Amino acid sequence: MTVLFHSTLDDPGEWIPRLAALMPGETFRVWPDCGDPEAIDVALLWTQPEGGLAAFPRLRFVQSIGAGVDQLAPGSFPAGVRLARLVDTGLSDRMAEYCLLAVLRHHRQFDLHAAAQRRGEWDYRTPAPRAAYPVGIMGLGVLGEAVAKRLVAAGFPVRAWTRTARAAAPVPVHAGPDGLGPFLDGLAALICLLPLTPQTEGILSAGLFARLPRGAVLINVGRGRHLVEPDLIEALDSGELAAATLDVFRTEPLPPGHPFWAHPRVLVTPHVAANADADSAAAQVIENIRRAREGEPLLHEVDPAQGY
Ligand code: NDP
Ligand code: OXD
Repeated sequence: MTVLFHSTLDDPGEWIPRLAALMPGETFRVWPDCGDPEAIDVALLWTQPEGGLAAFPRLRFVQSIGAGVDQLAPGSFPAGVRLARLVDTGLSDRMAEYCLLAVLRHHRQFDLHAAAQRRGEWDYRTPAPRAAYPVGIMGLGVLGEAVAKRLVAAGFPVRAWTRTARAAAPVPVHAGPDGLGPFLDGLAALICLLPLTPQTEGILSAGLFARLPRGAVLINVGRGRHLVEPDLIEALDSGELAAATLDVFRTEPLPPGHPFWAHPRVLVTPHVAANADADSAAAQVIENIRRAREGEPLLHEVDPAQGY
């Protein structure tokens, strides 16, 4: 059988040699060079290839090249095709590092120093103590936990918001719609690390910003569709929010002329918070291909009903 690779973000030249070294004898194809579509039983994908998955009648397993799966539109999968997402220590490390860097940049007011430099002003300020700078993480999954631990180790008070209640967690957790208010109360920085589902789409909106203290900052590393973009611009322009670090956008690449490009209090990064690392992720991928072919439970299988 054959493994198909397709990604608009990831380089097959990084992935296929590593996978091939661990799976001698396996055939790999890079879309659109699919060979015989009947031979493809496994696909390693960031998004669905043009034409969808129905073009591969013997496909049984899709391994997402990302931790998120919304971009694969799992609800449209042909019956019988299973899906797993990537859980990778390299990815978690990079996400923790990105979020720590973003929080420190806001906390140490680097934006204000950069603006003062452009004006030629010596704008001496001392930051608030870290203990007085609470950080909230929406989503305490694999990545949220890695971020939480890194921020706690750096001395920030951290709390999280999840869908279901937790008996044991590295930081205090508020759960469900009733927990959202107490979670947001008093936060200096809000990090979104939710998966994109019908319940979380558009959650970063005017209504939520109004529940944060004036001058809080937003860090969105989840998905672009979590954010109602005009609401953020209004909140920044009115001073309700002080600044935003955005890694993900409704349209990627962010279109030329989009107001975020030139906004003085927005930092745009091009969906680079945490990318999958072929070196560290190859072992999970290989193991899942084996499990899928043998009909065994997959590692990190996605529940299509829950969407993450
Ligand atoms: P997980 O599936 O491990 O965790 C998801 C977390 O979100 C869980 O804590 C879950 O709650 C919570 N959650 C889901 N739905 C809701 C809801 N309706 N209300 C409250 N909480 C909710 O995901 P990961 O940590 O691995 O990844 C999170 C997301 O990060 C990905 O889906 C992707 O969108 C994004 N990402 C972005 C990257 C980037 O480079 N910018 C890179 C990788 C991922 P519960 O614990 O109760 O299930
Ligand atoms: C992912 C991502 O989901 O890169 O892994 O966003």
